[in-house]
Amino acid sequence: MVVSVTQHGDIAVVTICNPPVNATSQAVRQGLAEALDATERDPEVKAVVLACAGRTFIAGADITEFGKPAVAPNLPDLLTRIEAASKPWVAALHGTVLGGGLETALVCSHRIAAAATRLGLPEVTLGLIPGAGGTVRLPRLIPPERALEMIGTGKPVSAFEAKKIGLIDAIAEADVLEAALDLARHAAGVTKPDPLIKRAPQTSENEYEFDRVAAKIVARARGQIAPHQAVQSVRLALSIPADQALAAERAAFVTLQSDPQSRALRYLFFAERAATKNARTKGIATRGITHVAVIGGGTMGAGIAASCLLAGYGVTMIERDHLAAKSGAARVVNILKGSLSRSVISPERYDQLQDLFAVATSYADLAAADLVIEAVYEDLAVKLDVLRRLETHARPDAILASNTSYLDVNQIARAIDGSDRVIGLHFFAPAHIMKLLEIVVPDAVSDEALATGVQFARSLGKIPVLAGVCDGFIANRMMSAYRREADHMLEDGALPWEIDKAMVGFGLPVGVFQMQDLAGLDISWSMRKRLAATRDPAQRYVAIGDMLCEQGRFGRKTGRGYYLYDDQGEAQPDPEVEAMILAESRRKGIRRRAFAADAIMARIIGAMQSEGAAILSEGVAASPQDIDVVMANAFGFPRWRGGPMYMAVASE
Ligand code: 3H9
Repeated sequence: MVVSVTQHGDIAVVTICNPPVNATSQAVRQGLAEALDATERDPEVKAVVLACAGRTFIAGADITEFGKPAVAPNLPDLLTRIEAASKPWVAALHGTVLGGGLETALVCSHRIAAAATRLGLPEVTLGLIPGAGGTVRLPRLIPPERALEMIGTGKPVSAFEAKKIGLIDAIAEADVLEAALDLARHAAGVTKPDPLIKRAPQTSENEYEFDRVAAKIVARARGQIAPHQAVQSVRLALSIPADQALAAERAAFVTLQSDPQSRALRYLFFAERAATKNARTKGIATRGITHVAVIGGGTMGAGIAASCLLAGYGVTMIERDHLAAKSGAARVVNILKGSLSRSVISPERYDQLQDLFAVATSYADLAAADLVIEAVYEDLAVKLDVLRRLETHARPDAILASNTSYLDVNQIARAIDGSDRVIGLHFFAPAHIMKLLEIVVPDAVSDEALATGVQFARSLGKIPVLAGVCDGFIANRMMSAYRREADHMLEDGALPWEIDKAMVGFGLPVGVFQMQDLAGLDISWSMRKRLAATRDPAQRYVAIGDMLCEQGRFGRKTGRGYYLYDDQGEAQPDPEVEAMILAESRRKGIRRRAFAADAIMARIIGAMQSEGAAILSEGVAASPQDIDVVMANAFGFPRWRGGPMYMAVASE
C-alpha cells in the first residue's frame, strides 16, 4: 500500500510509503485523497498525523511525471482539500521536505520535525516555481522576504532555522512520530487554527528587506527565467486575494514546466544521478574507508583534506618538511573556520574535526590509511616518486589515488607492483566546494578499487564521473578544445573582450580570456614550451598567449595579460593587445572579419560538441550525459541550457 491509515487511539496516522523519496506520484495523491475521505468520515478520528516511511518525508512532486499528461487528482486541488479538513492534521517531518513535500506540510495545521530535517522549495533548480501553493502559503506563515529567499534560491533550511522563522511549530526531541502523536492529541482538544490560505501575509522584518532579496535573486539568475518568475509570483501573492494568487501560481508553473529551460534542468537532474550509477561499478562491493592520507598540503591537498574531514574521515596530511606541514595545516584549518563561520558546521563539530586531523612529515605516518590521495606538484617524475614511496609505506591493500589533472594515470599506476589498486581522483579547485570528481580509470584497476572510489566520492557529497585515461580526461580536454577555438577566433577577427562578453552573455560565469588571466598565463606558457618539440607542425598554432608572456604579461597578478587591470583589479580592454592581435592576423595573412556574439558562441559550442563526440568515440566518457554533467559542474556551463551535448540533440 502506497498510503496506509492506522489508528492510534483517536488519532489516525496516514503513512506514505513510496520509495526512494516518497514523491507525490499519482498513486500517492490518490492514496492521500482516499485517506482524507476515510479520516473525515470516521467519527472516532479526532486528529490526523501525516508521516512517511523510509529515509524522508515527501521530497517533492514526482519529476518523472513532468511533461506527461496530468492524471487526477492533481496536487494543488488535493492540498486545498486537506487544508479544508474538519480535523487537525499534523505533519511529522524527517529527511528532506522539499517542493510538493513542503507544500503538503504547509496545508497541515501543525508541523513538527526531527532535528536533522531540511526543508525547502527547490523548484527553481528545475526551472520551475512551486506549483501547489508554496508561493502563496509560505509568505503567510513566515516573513515574506524569508519566503522569497527560499523560493527564489531553492536553498533548503535546517530544522533549527525553520523553527526560528516560524516554518515549523517544534523540533522533536526524540522520535518524531511519537512527538507528532502527542501534538495531534493536544490539537484534537483545541480549536483548529485558521488555514494559511485564510490568513493575511506576514509583515516584513523591515521595509527594504524584500526588495533587497528580490534584487539579489534577479542578479544571480544569469539568463534563467524561473528566479524572475519566483519574485513576480511571491510579490503577486502578497498583493491579491489568496485564491487568485493560487490560480496565477498554477498558470505560471504550467508555463514554466513546458519551457525548454525546465526540460534542460530536469535532464541534468537525472544525468547527475545516472553518472553515479555507471555500469562498471554497479553492484560491486566496496572497501570500507575510515582513514584517508593526503600527500601534499598545497591549495589542492588542503582542499581535499578539508573535504574528507567535513565528510567525517580521519585525515593525515603528509608534507616534505615541518614548515610546509605547518602551512598545509593552516590552510586546512582556514577552510574549516570558513565552514564554521557559514554555519555549515557547529562549534562542537569544528572541535571534533580538529581531533580527526593530523599532519606529518614522514611517510611512515600513513600506515593506517585505507586510501591515500597524492596531490603533489603536477609533474610525472614527482608523482612516480611519490607512488614508489607509497608502495613501501602504505598498507598493501590501501587504495592509492592520484589527483592529476592531465598526466597519464596508466604510467603512474605502473610505477608500482599491484597497480590494480591505483585510480585517478581528479578534484577541482576549491576541492571542498566543487561538486565534480572525475574518477580516472587506468587499464589495470580492479572493479573493487573503482567502485570504492565512486562510493568515496559520493560520501564527500560529490558527483563522480568515470573518465578514461587521456590527456586532460573529460573536463580539461573539453576546456582545451574551446580555448583553442577561442584562440582561433582571435586571429580570425574577434577580440578577447568580445569573446568573453559573448560567453558571459550566454550564461557562463566567466570568459575564457579573463579566466586565463586569473589563473596566470605563465603556467600554460611553460607547458607549451615543454611540448613545443613534440607538437604537430601541421596543427594550427596561435602564438598570442606566448607573445603576451614574452612581454611579462602573466595576467592579473602582473596587472596585464589579455586585459589591462586598473587599481581596483577591474579588467579593461587594452589597445596594445588589440594591436598585437591585429598584427598577428596580418602576419599570417588572415583577413579578419567581425563576429557577433551568437557567431562566437556557435563556434565555441561547436568545438565543445566535436570534442565531446571524439571523447565518446574513444570511450573516455561513457555517455553524452556524463560530458554535460562535467561541463555544468566543472566550468559552470549554464545548467538551464542542459549542456553542449544536450544542446546538439535539443536543437535537432
Ligand atoms: C515539485 O515538487 C513541484 C511542486 O511544487 C508542484 C507540483 C504540482 N521525483 O538524489 P538521489 C529519485 S518539483 C522523482 O540519488 P539523495 C532520483 O532520481 C520537485 N524521482 O538521493 C533517484 O532515483 P534513482 C521538488 C526522484 O539521497 C532516487 O530518487 N523536489 C525525485 O542523494 C534517489 O535520489 C526536488 O527538486 C523526485 N522528486 O538525495 C527534490 N527526487 O535511484 C529533488 C529524487 O532511480 N530530489 N528522485 O537514480 C533531491 O533533491 C534529492 O533526490 C534528495 C535525495 C535530496 C531528495
